[in-house]
Amino acid sequence: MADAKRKTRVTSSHWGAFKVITEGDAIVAVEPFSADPNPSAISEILPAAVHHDSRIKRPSIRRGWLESRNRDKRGEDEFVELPWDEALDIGAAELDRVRKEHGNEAIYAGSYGWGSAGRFHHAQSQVHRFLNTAGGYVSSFGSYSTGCAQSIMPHVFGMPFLKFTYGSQDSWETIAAHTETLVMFGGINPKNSQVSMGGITEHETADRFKQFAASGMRRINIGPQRTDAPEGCEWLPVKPATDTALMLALAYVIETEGYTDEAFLAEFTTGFERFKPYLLGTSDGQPKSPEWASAICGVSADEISELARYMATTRTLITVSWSLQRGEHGEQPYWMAATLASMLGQIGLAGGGIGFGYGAIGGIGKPLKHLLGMTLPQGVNPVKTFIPVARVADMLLNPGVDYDFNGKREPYPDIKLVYWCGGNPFHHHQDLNRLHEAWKQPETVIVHEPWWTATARRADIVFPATTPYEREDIGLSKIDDYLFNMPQLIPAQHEARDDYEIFAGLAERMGIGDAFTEGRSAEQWLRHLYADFHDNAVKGGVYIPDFDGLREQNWLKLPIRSLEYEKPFLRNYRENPQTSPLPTPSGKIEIFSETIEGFNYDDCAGHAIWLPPQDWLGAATEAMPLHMISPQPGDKLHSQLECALADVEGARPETLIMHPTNAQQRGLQTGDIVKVHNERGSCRARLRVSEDIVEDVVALPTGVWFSDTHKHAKGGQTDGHSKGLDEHGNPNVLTRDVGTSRLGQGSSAHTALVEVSALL
Ligand SMILES: Nc1nc2c(c(=O)[nH]1)N[C@H]1C(S)=C(S)[C@@H](COP(=O)(O)OP(=O)(O)OC[C@H]3O[C@@H](n4cnc5c(=O)[nH]c(N)nc54)[C@H](O)[C@@H]3O)O[C@H]1N2
Ligand SMILES: Nc1nc2c(c(=O)[nH]1)N[C@H]1C(S)=C(S)[C@@H](COP(=O)(O)OP(=O)(O)OC[C@H]3O[C@@H](n4cnc5c(=O)[nH]c(N)nc54)[C@H](O)[C@@H]3O)O[C@H]1N2
Ligand SMILES: [Mo]
Repeated sequence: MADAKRKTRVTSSHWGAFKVITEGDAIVAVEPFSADPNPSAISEILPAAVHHDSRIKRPSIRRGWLESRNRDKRGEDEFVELPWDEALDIGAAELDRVRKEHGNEAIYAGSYGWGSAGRFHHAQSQVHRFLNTAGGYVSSFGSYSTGCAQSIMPHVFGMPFLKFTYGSQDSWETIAAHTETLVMFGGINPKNSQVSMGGITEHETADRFKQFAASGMRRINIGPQRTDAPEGCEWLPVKPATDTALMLALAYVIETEGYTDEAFLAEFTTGFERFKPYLLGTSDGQPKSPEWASAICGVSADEISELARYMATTRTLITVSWSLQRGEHGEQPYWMAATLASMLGQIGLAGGGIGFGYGAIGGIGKPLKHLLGMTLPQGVNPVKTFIPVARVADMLLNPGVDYDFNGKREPYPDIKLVYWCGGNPFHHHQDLNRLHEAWKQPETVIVHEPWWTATARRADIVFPATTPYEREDIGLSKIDDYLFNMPQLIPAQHEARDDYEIFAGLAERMGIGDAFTEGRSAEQWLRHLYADFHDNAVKGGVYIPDFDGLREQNWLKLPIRSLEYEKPFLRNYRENPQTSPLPTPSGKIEIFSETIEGFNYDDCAGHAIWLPPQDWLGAATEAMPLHMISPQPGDKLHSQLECALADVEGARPETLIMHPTNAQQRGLQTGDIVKVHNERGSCRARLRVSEDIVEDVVALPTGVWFSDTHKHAKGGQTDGHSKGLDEHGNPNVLTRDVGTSRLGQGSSAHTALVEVSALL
């Protein structure tokens, strides 16, 4: 009987494709996708999460908001469940009220977050399309991933950072064939390359490293954790946030020992002569020597000198992980890495020079032919005001106050309504206790979520959204070579609706129904978008089935892979400097930028410099002696599916890694439940003592739900947040909520000094 109802189908997700086994209306198991050489284990928890009791079952309105428009009790209040019609009426009326009384400039819908894979039911595109139809919203620039790089790197190379990093660097094949020395600042971590936004089917990073090892390539992981690169790589332990000092010292050795490629600098770069006095110390009295850097970063002067010589005499690729710019003054290591690579003169040579974000997500390094289409048109936003994405709490706390960003100075908008769909700011933002206070400012918060996350708990109007397993979609990513029909595997759970359907319901009530839907059902949209994509692909010689054919087939591999990107743009520049100058003011790589110098910022000068953050080991105190880094979790994607993971015996609180010396000093052992704390907040964690981390550094991954919300949701209670101990261990109760600089204003997630104590 049960067997008759049992079905196996394939779907795609941010962490890969997998087989889903359903029995009737339930997902009962998942299995790896056969074409994936290293499938991710993240989906194993999926059946438990999709059917978890912390699903939002019905539209819910916060009682205090409903009764008195109270704003203080977000996170502590109870919710009133309403039928869909009533809840949509209330939501539409509130949007109309805010538009009428305050204008669309009072609506913030940056709505940052990864949501789920699938091209049509892409939460952020849906909310942006909806609000554009309704007169616009204050938007956001950049991501938490690379916000700082997205601001600084166009000044240096001219190219938009994401275009560079996703589509125009050396491929894995080229690296394997040509690189002799791979110098990885922040490592290249197969744990992180489990995921890729929109999907990753063949996980190949681990196998690439086997290929690199077999070719005799020297692979050096530079950073606070040995585990940031696959086993077999060398590890050069470095204190967090000190990479710029180390890079400066490498540059110093290269310059003073005569390795600088003067010809390259002259032809392809500008401003070295403005940087050199700083490097040699003639301008500030401090040569950036290996001895100087050693005291800052913890690597011995001899090791620095030897590494510099080795880099100068072999084909060297410097790679920089995204984490280096996710900290205060994150602009500096990125700019300095480009400066160092310029001095080595290998930029634009196959397997040499510089690369960013390899391993950060799994698709980087796979050269693919680009196919057009399958993107939901978002329309045009009539509101031009935006903020750098990670400045959300600043914005809410400081309406009308001026702030700097990349040469501009503008006031923060005065936000009355916050709309979030497909993200979890009460997981991802820094200094969550500060965000909790800032969140009291808007009059209304609307959230779409499948689960009672800490963000949903802090909304006034909560619409329950379906998960990708409850609706049909197309799975496709620009940096993956597979195409999926993602079938609807189970019915919508409880009363959940697709984001599209929710917006269509609101739009209809607001008199913009036709403009939003264009008269199409979700399936008609899928067919419409797919038809465009199909025609473009076929025109380009990539033959794919039509919509019904793909539905039948479930998935296919696209023949769009080559050995190298068509034109890695720095290679193209090196080969054609006259005809393809860089789109920088000088047409060259800018070691010195007149533009940035002209901004007159005290926290970002005209060339790369060593600028210590507020929280780093050089500023450690007796009360706050440890630097906490908060990497991405290996066992999941951010905060997704956390409800079910948290139920696993012994899984929570989250694991904190600490060096044996620090553990001994505190009388702590592996398995102890500890308290991690600083002046901003505190959380519990489960200790793991390990020699794979630098002394005085601790690592606590991101991703647990703030203040144990799922447990309380289960009991039907609120999470009762106060500035107390976060039970499950979210590092963002401890991180510093400050922009990387007045230039980049990116997230400073890796900037936090803490103390760890026994929890009695
Ligand atoms: N301390 C520290 N903090 C960090 C970082 C760090 O390194 N250290 N990294 C930062 C980075 S790089 C990132 S990208 C962020 C990640 O932060 P987020 O992207 O906000 O994290 P997710 O958990 O992926 O949040 C996605 C949410 O969307 C919901 N969702 C899934 N599918 C759908 C759907 O179809 N519809 C709707 N409405 N909702 C859906 C999920 O349940 C989940 O709650 O975290 C940032 N925070
Ligand atoms: N499994 C899994 N993979 C993911 C994600 C996930 O949630 N789960 N999230 C994805 C997302 S959204 C993003 S943006 C990427 C992020 O990709 P990254 O930014 O590269 O990832 P992180 O895990 O933040 O950091 C990687 C390592 O950098 C090291 N590090 C921290 N600070 C410093 C420093 O100052 N100097 C040096 N040299 N090293 C430092 C830490 O030891 C850390 O383990 O990961 C993606 N991959
Ligand atoms: Mo990210």
